[in-house]
Amino acid sequence: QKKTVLLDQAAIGRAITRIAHEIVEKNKGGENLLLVGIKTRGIPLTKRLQEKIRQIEGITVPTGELDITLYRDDLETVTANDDPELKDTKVDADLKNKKVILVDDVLYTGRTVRAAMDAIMDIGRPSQVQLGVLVDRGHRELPIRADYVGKNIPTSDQEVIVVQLDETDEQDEVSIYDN
Ligand code: 3GP
Ligand code: 5GP
Ligand code: MG
Repeated sequence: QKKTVLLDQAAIGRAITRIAHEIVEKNKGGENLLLVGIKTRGIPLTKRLQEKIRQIEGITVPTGELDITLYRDDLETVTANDDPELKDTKVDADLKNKKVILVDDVLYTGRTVRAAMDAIMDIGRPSQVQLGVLVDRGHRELPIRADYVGKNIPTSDQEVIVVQLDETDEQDEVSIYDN
């Protein structure tokens, strides 16, 4: 099993800084935004973006969390028919007139994002939903794309992207393993 580092700590930091700038550029500032992190590693990413946007615009954008997980514990046996499901929602804000930016570590089939959009639409009616991911590894099974991408990493089905963040894994590193 060969490991290749794709993003080191500095590269992850630059990607997040760039995405924060892209968010305020696209949205003409930081008003009426809500950053919603998807389960484990999307959540520290929202906190980092929140801090960068605060540095750029002087506005603290509110954050929320969605826990969307495959009930399977064995990722190897996941098939296209196993859709992820919503387990928990922590979104306090009134979504009316809010632009919701969903944030996840890796975008793959798009099924997690689809479930996240369903969850958001159940809570309220945002004026817009955008998507930011640290890694887009391709292989979409739904017509979903990200508005903000840290790095596009074309992968095969056998390859796995490992995202490690300081907050969850004691180091910042994105690597690829070929199985
Ligand atoms: P995350 O909770 O930070 O997103 O799904 C549990 C963890 O396993 C995820 O962490 C994710 O990083 C990792 N993972 C690696 N490969 C896959 C995959 O193909 N599908 C899913 N759902 N998660 C994967
Ligand atoms: P999707 O629903 O788009 O197929 O997969 C997205 C979700 O599964 C994300 O939350 C992501 O964490 C996880 N995921 C899918 N493939 C990978 C991968 O190769 N590496 C990691 N770290 N997570 C993945
Ligand atoms: Mg994830």
